[in-house]
Amino acid sequence: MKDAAPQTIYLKDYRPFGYHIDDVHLTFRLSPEATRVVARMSVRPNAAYPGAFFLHGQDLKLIWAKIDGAEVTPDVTDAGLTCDVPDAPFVWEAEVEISPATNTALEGLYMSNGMYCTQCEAEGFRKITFYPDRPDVMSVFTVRIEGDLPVLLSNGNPMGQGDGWAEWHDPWPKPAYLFALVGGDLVAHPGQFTTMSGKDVDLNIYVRPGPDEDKCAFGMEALKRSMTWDEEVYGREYDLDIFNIVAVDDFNMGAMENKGLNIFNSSCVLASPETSTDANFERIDAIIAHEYFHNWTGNRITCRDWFQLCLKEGLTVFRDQQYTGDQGSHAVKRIEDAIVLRSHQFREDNGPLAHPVRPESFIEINNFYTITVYEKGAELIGMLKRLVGDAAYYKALDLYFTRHDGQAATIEDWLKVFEDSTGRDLTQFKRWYEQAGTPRLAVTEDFKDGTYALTFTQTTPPTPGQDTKAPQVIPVAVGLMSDDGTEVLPTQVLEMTKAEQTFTFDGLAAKPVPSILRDFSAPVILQRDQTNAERAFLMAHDTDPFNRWDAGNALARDVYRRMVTEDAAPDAAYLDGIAAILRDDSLDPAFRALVLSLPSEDDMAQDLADADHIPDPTAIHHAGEALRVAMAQHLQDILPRVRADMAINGPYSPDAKSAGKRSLGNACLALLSRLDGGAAAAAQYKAADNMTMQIAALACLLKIGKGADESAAFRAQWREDRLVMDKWFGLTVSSAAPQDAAATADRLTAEPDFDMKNPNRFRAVFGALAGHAAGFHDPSGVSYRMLGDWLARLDAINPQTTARMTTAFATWKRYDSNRQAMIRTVLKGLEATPNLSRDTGEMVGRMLGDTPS
Ligand code: 0A1
Ligand code: ZN
Repeated sequence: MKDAAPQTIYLKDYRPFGYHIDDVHLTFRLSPEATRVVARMSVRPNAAYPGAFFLHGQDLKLIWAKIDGAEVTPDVTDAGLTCDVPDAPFVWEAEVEISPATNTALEGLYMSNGMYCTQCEAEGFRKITFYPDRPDVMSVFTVRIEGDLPVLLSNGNPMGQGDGWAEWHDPWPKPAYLFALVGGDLVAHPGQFTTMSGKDVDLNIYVRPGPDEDKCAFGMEALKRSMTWDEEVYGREYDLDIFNIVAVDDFNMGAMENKGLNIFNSSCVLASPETSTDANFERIDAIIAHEYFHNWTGNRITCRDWFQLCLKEGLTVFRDQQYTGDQGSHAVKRIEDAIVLRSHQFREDNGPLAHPVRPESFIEINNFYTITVYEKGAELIGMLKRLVGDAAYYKALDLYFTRHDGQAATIEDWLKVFEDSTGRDLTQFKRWYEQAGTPRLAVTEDFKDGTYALTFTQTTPPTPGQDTKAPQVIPVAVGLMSDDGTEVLPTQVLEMTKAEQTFTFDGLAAKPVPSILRDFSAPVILQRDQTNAERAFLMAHDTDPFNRWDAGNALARDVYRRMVTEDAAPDAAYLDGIAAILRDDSLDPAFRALVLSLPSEDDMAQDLADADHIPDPTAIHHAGEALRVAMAQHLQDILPRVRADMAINGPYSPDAKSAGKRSLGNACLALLSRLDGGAAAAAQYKAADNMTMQIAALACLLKIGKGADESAAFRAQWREDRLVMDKWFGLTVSSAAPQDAAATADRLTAEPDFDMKNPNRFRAVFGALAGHAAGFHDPSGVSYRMLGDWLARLDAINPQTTARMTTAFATWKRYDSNRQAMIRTVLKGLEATPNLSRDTGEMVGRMLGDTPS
């Protein structure tokens, strides 16, 4: 049922619940369209915060309710129920009926390929039973599941099982959003782990019988690596006898950290060399680690309310980033994370959807699982660590775990831990959580009598609901180089706290070349007048790998921008710079591949908009293609040699070193394809024995307008593998010529294996269309209208995924008035869709500027 008038919820209105729930017993009688759920819970009035007995509940059929065994008649609305209750401890019981088979929103209890599964974060538990569905209500859950299915799982430890039933008990008090249940015909891929204190833990990855069984080994190893890493780095040990992971095909997000029973989108856990790319392996490793790390940062210590989401997400992302860095290269990981942050989070911060890392209001919390909360949230942890130093960081974390274990905490609690353990005042640092927008950090330099001065000015543009911003604490890592390429001052962290601030360095023999914001030490935009000669110098000599890459990236942007706006030829300084890097065998191949990659077309559109140009996506696309041809020509003597050097003999391994070699080899192939008509790519396609090499070759061919036969062969080969077919759907759209992108997406939706109810498949097609900048912004507006129409249809089925995908339109104000008018019409049309969900309504409203958040 839809709310007539969606309500805005405010952080300032937080009030604890009026009751404690000491324990909960749930009994499920599974049936596709009439599952019965009986809840029995011990309730105790919260003397400090007396209040009405209100239980959330949505789409539930109440069969009966009792207090202390006597039937009662609560007052039931769309949102839940209220009941008169005793002013003393009592037992609440209720039975409801729900219909998992018709639950296409994939929230609460639903079915995916005949399997029962749940998704309760953020507010899905209210679709299972009447309950105080808020994270500050923590309780001990015991669950009995009855159903004619071989595998019946819930949180915690198994208590017993028999024919058609199973019982589970989770000794750790938890909020309802961490509840999970799975029932199905599943097979376990088992594993075992002994914790640092010698406790044995059974591990399982559950999949449907069949080909998925061969795709669990990597995930299991990743889980064990994560468990070891959290013990070694954070001293955190697992706390149950069993840890289960289940793969499901229909899932709105990547995965979910339910206590002891993680549920994963199958694309984020299943892997094999033949069907998964290196990028898939790296992502799976990171997501398994992320969900596992939540056991301490999220589950043992959870969030008081959903405004505190970054408390668990920012910290857990930071931890998974550290983990991934430890598996391979920290420099490469930092560059990859900065690319994502700058492309997507800065973009969010720059438009109508900008919000603080800790928002102060929302209509639908599902709309706030954003890159700002997750990735900028992680950057804030990284800045804190940089400011206090490593030893103080881990000391503070120890205090956080001891002080708040078993609690639902806030950002204030988190910062207080750091204040108490380091003696620092973090009042100003807290602004990072409260102020939206990306700070611009302008810098000027001065050199006189051996003293070098850097003057920084910080400003943050207005964001919805926040016109003015106060100065933030910005850790600026700086190193100074001499003009022969040696370092005269190793990295120092300057702590900027004012709107304008000057830092001086004495005793220098000559004016140095500064390397500023090393390791991307803060999520800010550095604004500095810099010549391409200086960028080329840093690209060749900077001792900080991040800034070395970044100098090349800044050069690439400048070259690319001038190709768009002035029809300029690519600058030789850039082409010579990448040639030198490519040739330098002492450099990590993964790093060299990153230096070769160009900014995305969307990044260039943002760059141009920032420079007060109205971006023309078609012109950007053509300039990018021309630049790639110029790069290929300039590098033509080196490309075959480097590619040959990157060849790997022997069986596939997804380790970072091998993946880096394939990444560089394939970056060379992409350029070579522009010279050899695709001959090398066609040969690679034929010879490939793993998905990384196969799909890279196919992508190269499609990009140059070839590869029709290979694409058909690929489809025939992988028709039965839905995860590989998602790749094929996506690649087919993203490699279409701009003017054909919409028609290609349209054609694919008519294929029998297109299923709009499956979020992975829907995203494969329409995520690729939205990500195809020149195709999505085709001047006819056809892609806008097509996406708008499909989102209106999807909204009736799955509001959460619909709302998330409306963000394709978030940059609309960048474009010319024709495109703006067309997008506005699409957004207005969506807004007027009958029964539009609260999720999509909020997003569209914010993008149209109706409701400042
Ligand atoms: N907490 C999960 C992400 C997640 C959030 C919401 C979901 O459904 C609305 C599902 C998963 C994580 O951070 O991995
Ligand atoms: Zn998370």
